Amino acid sequence: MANPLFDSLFGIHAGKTTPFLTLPDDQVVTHAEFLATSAQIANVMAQAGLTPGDRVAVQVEKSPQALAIYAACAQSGLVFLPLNTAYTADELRYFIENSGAALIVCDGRNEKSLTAMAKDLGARVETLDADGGGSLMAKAATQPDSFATVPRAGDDLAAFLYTSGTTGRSKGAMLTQDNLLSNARTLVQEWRFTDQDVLLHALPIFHTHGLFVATNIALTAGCSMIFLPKFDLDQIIARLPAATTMMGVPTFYTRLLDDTRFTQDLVAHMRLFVSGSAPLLAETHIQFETRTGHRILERYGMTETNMNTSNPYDGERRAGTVGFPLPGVELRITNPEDGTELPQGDIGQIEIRGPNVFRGYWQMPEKTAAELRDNGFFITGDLGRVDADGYVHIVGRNKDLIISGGYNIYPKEIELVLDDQPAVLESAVIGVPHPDFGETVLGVIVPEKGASPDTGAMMQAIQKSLARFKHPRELVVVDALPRNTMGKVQKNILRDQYKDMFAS
Ligand code: MCA
Ligand code: AMP
Repeated sequence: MANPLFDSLFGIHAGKTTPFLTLPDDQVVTHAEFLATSAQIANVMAQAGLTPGDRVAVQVEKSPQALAIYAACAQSGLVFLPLNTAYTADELRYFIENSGAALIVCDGRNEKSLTAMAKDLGARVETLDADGGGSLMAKAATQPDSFATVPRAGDDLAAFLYTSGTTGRSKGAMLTQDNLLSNARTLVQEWRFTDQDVLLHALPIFHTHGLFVATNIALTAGCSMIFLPKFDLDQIIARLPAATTMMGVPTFYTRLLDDTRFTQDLVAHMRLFVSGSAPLLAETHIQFETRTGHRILERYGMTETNMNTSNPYDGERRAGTVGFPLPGVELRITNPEDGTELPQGDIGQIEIRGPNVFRGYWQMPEKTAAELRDNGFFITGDLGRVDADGYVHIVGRNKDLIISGGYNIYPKEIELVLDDQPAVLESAVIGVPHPDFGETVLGVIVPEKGASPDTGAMMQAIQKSLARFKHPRELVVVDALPRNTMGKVQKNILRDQYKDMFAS
């Protein structure tokens, strides 16, 4: 095929007048209408002089037009770079500079601040507002609604997704057309998606889960989506009767379970509920089954690999496990010290190899080499084991990571800001259990001798530079951090000490 990603996900729907997206106001966008919009956007980008391989950074609210930018990038051979709407100007600057984005599409509210930055970095700016307004769609409206698909190969880059690291610097994970397509095709088969499905989509479309898992599956299967701007309990309850499947992070399911309107009758017709991005407590899995009769299907993935494992559609969906490696995906458990493979049943580092594994981190050969072995295995940083029946259990993390409501937070990023504040000697940021978000952020501060740091001012400094979801829920001041004999901060002791701080 001339452009495998575009042809397989979007081109196959050309001319179809069947629904693709149903919006909160019940307006329906057909496949043909969606493709016409994306072709118009592709024409705008071509006229702006963008050429295949250029990066397009997109920080906009979820909308059909926002999704059409993804399709337009695929059709034009451009690299799609979606960004969390919560990122601050400081965070954005890094992504835009690091990726060398040629075009930034932002919400009109941020145009002023981004235009100055873009000028500095040699990028163009277009706006797209939540209601579809802004300069991008104004230009698109004057363009033809067809576009000659740019030929691409399966190993050409399709998207960059930035993922933070233990050093605090985000890395651009380079995903190829084949990475995305192979995973979408596998998941459609494994989870039995057909064009008869209606997927309730309330996830953001700037991360793997909402974009490459949910959306790519719907496009591959040719099914429609109820496309909600965000997770809103009332909307979900109202829309479930029209859906056949739903995907979510564990917070979606715990919030549903907390609502008495969420009953067996409401979801008796549903075919499948999928959970991922963070651990689903076995307790939630069991409670969900008791309430609804459905067993949530839990799967495990990463930005760098898309999906790696899944509980079975037909067999036993085992609570507290992430199921089996997907067809074509190899999973091995290794010793974190020397990388040797461990005997079956032992706990070690999870490594993944397969067509889903990314090509490397953009312009970071050392970081790529440190995580992606020459033999193709990617070191996930997750710790796990494979039980006697072959189910994969994730038992912890070998990386310093907090997952709050499905968003990843790397403590180092927050510690760097805290350590910079007046009167702070050092800090440690940890994740502690939280009833709604699974984990939440706690900052532990050690003041300089005799000083009393102003925690309010510290929170303000964090607000300026870091996205809202990364902000510590609380800062506590202590005399010293626990350290081992090597002088390394023992975060496990801190996590244990503060584990009940936000317990329900
Ligand atoms: C919102 N806030 C958060 C989070 N979300 N704080 C911490 N963690 C969060 N996840 C902030 C809001 O800005 C708000 O701040 C306050 O917390 C409460 O907001 P609330 O209205 O309760 O939140 P919400 O808007 O309902 O959002 C919660 C959410 C959302 C629905 C769980 O975060 C969400 O959709 N998460 C999904 C993330 C996701 O798609 N992850 C996939 C990554 P204030 O009160 O000050 O305004 S991909 C991935 O991980 C891999 C590859 C995989 O396996 O999928
Ligand atoms: P990200 O950096 O956004 O790609 O997040 C990937 C990380 O999310 C993985 O390395 C895991 O630590 C975590 N994750 C994803 N799915 C699951 C799951 N089902 N159970 C536990 N952790 C998960």
